[in-house]
Amino acid sequence: MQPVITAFADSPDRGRGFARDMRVRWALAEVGQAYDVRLLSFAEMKEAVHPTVHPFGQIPTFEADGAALFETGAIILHIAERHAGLLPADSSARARVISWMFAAVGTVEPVIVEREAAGHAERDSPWYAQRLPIIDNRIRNRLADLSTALGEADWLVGDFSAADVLMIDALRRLHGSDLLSEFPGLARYVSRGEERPAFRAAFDAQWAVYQAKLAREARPG
Ligand code: GTB
Repeated sequence: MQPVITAFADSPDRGRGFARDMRVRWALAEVGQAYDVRLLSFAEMKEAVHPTVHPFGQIPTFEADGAALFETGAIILHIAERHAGLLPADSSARARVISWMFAAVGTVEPVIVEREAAGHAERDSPWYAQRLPIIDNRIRNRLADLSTALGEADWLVGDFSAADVLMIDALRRLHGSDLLSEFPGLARYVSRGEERPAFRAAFDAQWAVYQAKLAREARPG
């Protein structure tokens, strides 16, 4: 049986590929693994059956061969360990890739998510105008170090790897801001990822979900 992932039935990003099923779809497309998708409404994500797979009632989840995973870092490591193409064979390069995977979800993405969360929850508050530059500087500090670490390389560790899937997908969340363009090397790194055929396939797959929803809504009756 092929793996089953969960995704939003009605993604708040309107198919722009910012929900985190995007990176799981991307990793699966990179290794050529077909998958099924269980689309969940927000209510279904919070119902008893989904939290047995995801304790926080979120998407995405990944189920295959009796294993049920949540957290995109863990899901992509699981995929990368079982298929060729996303983890190097050499053990020290592999350790480095895994370190960068954790850095993407644990060190880089959280500051970016904080900006989004503040934009949603605090935009109308009196302190938002003061808080945003503080958050942006925190992001700049991370991006500056990341940019130095990447240098002139195409990918974080040798060939394209699971670390790049997670890092590029996290950085894509800055597309609505000017922050990425302050770091041209990182902007090019993100574009390189987005130009990969597997990225395009993953993007198109999640885009199709939103287009199908729009078509259903447009149908008379
Ligand atoms: N750390 C977890 C992981 O990496 O798997 C985070 C999972 C997560 O945040 N999932 C979100 C979710 O289920 C969807 S992706 N949220 C519902 C909830 O927590 O109750 C986050 C997301 C949502 C919407 C947009 N957007 O509209 O642009 C972008 C990203």
